[in-house]
Amino acid sequence: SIPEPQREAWKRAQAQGFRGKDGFEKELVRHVETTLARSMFNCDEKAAYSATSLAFRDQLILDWNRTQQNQTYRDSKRVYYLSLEFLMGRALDNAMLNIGQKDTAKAGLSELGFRIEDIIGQENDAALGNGGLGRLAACFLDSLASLDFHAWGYGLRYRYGIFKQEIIDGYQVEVPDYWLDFNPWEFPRHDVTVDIQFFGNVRKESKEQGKEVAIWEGGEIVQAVAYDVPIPGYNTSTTNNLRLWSSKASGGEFDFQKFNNGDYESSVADQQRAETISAVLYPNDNLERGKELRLKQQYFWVAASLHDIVRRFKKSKRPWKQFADQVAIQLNDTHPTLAIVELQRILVDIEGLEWEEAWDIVTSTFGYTNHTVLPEALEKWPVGLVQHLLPRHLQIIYDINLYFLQQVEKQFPNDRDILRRVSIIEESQPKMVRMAYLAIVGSHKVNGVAELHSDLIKTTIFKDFVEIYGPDKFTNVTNGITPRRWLHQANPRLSELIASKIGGNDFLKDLTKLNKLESLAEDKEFRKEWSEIKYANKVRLAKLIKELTGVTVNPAALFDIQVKRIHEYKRQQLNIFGVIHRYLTLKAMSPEERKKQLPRVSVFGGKAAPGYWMAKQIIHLINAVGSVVNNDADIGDLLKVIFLPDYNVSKAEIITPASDISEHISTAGTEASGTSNMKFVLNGGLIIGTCDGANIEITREIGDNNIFLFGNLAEDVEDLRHAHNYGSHTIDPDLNKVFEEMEKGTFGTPHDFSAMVAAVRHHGDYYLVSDDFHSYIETHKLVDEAYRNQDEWVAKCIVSVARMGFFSSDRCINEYAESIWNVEPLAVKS
Ligand code: HBZ
Repeated sequence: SIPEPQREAWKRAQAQGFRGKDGFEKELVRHVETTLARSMFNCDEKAAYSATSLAFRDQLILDWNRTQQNQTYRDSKRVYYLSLEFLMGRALDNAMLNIGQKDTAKAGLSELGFRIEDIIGQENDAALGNGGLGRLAACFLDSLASLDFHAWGYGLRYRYGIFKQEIIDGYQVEVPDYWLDFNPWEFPRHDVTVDIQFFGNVRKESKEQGKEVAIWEGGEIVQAVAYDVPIPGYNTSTTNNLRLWSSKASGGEFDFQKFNNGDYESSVADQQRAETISAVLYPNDNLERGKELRLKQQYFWVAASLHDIVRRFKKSKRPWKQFADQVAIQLNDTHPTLAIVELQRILVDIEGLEWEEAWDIVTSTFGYTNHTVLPEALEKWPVGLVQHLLPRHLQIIYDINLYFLQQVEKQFPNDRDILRRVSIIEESQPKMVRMAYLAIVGSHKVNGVAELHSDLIKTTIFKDFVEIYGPDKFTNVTNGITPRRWLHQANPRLSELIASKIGGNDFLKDLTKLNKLESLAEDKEFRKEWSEIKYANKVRLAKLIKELTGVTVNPAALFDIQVKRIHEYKRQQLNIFGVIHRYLTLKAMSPEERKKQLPRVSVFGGKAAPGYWMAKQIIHLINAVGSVVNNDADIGDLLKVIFLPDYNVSKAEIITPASDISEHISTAGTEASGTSNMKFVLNGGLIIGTCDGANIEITREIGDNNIFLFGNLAEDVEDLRHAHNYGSHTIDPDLNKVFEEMEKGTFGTPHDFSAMVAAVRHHGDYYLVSDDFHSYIETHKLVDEAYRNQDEWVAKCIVSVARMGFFSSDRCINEYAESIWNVEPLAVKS
């Protein structure tokens, strides 16, 4: 309805992106001189980063606007990915590569006096996540955009991301991560706000025909403000949106009434209380500790997102029964489960739909992804807390439960116990709301994240639900990783080498094309180029190690890496006990014998949840062992033990391409999938691992002669644990020697590590460290032997990379699209 002349004027004046190096330089200098009000004489690297980002941001915005207009115009079904975590890492490098202009920027920056790596290195990581779950969400966004799906992410805009880790005297110290001082990648939308209600009461009111409606009133209001982050796809103009909500006191900066009454302090306090909601990411992974603020975060984010989604749907003027044809919502774990209740509330209380009709819409809309079977990680909220914070929601949960249990009772009339077992309300003291059960009941599909994990949830924690709903409601979507960030960006030289050999870059969008590499595994010249790149990547990591720890490591040594959150189930303790065993073995050798040994660098990295005492002890032991081993003249280069502080996404980009072997050694049946295992293999490293999570499928794809598997199987874990507790539990003799050495004080005060030893010796060895120790040590010997034959080793690496196509997050997103969301890609029309 805009008149033609006006349209023409807009078109004539349309913003254009830059073209070529000169165009880029011009934009960069313009931003330095105008946006930043600086000049050639005071443009430091930070300013050059800012200006480069702004130049690329301008490019992104054009595609982003076009994508959003196109998606609105086409009005096709959208996917909404609800995740309390998006572990995005840095954006600039990614934007340059996805747009395909990194070389342009490199040349331009160089002419202006900067090295592109230094500029990229200025950016703070967007560290809005703990670990695998948050990084998975980030990989999914990249794939959704790269594959041209109409999809939005919804999350929280934490003012503080995951804490920064410092190591002081060998101990982890947490430092707040204030990352927002300059963030060119977000767009505040001060006009997109939602009022979110908490507390208050529910009143029932009779309407026509004896119908009762619930009215939720009173309590307090907090305002949600949208911040939008553009998500560029690789080699497509599709640029999707990640909407992050920030909390603010409603009614502006201060409560003016209080302010005018002279109650200045309390008006500021209200404001601060409201802002607290989106202030900080909870730093626990795989542990739930029912804190009120966390529940507030969950509802705040879910309610704002649903309001937004419903508002968008209503604009289309379609009838409600078409809601699920237009909207698919995926729940990343149980953290957003309240969305199920909130949608039911909106439909019944506000839009006036009948319960059944509303519930049909709700269950067709949601899908739920489970990421863990660990009991301590399953989310439960005290009924009293939910009642207090969200009184209407608790009523709705009880009604959902009532109808659900009625159905179960009909289905299993003679089974009294099943009602107790599957009830959404756990009849404990205090009563609890079981969020995973609510998520299952309110979704049409439930998926695990690797085959073993998806089988395990069906036979253990969700067994009864398989009986109730049948097996089709439960499915598997094995995780994946984006090859753009985890190969092309992190390992540019390898990506380039591959492209040059298999006829171009297509593999970055169809990773199965890597299979063309397989025939090159026997090509001597190719293997040489391959090894040179690996060596260069190890030199790059050695430099980082030196910078961060002061320790010099030899890049020719075998690099053995375990980087992930520190957790007993991930068994960094098994790794460090193994390292001690290696040290003792070396010490016991004659100098001549030692000379024949293969040098090794054991690298650890990862954060412990601040309240997880045992995980912090493990970090301390690693550092204590490092200070002894690294300074032992008998040992020299034969063994170095490194704890790299503050492991995060941007460090992972340097670490991953530099591994010879990486460790994925969780107790079988505990790691749902793992995703770094995929990253390491894709970068030409082999892995040592247990038969757990995605290791099993990696083995199936790459072949069991290309992976070092060890340890007990998931199916034997229960019996072994039982035997520890009720039978005899003899500790592996080699492990005992390790313990004795620790108890002698070789690595500092024995008392410091007594709890770790006792966990194995006296407290049932829940994670089967002793049971798996022998096989772990023996398998490491095989690793050493295999590494000595470099020709064969490199061939194994090449063959493995060639067979990794399955683990692209593109494959994974296509599976979700087909089997859960029922959506198809739609490219932006030019
Ligand atoms: O999700 C991880 C799994 O441990 C890992 O096996 C899997 O590959 C990955 C992606 O599916 N889970 C997490 O990372 N979980 C969390 O970070 C977490 C964070 C907050 C919580 C609970 C878990 O409250």
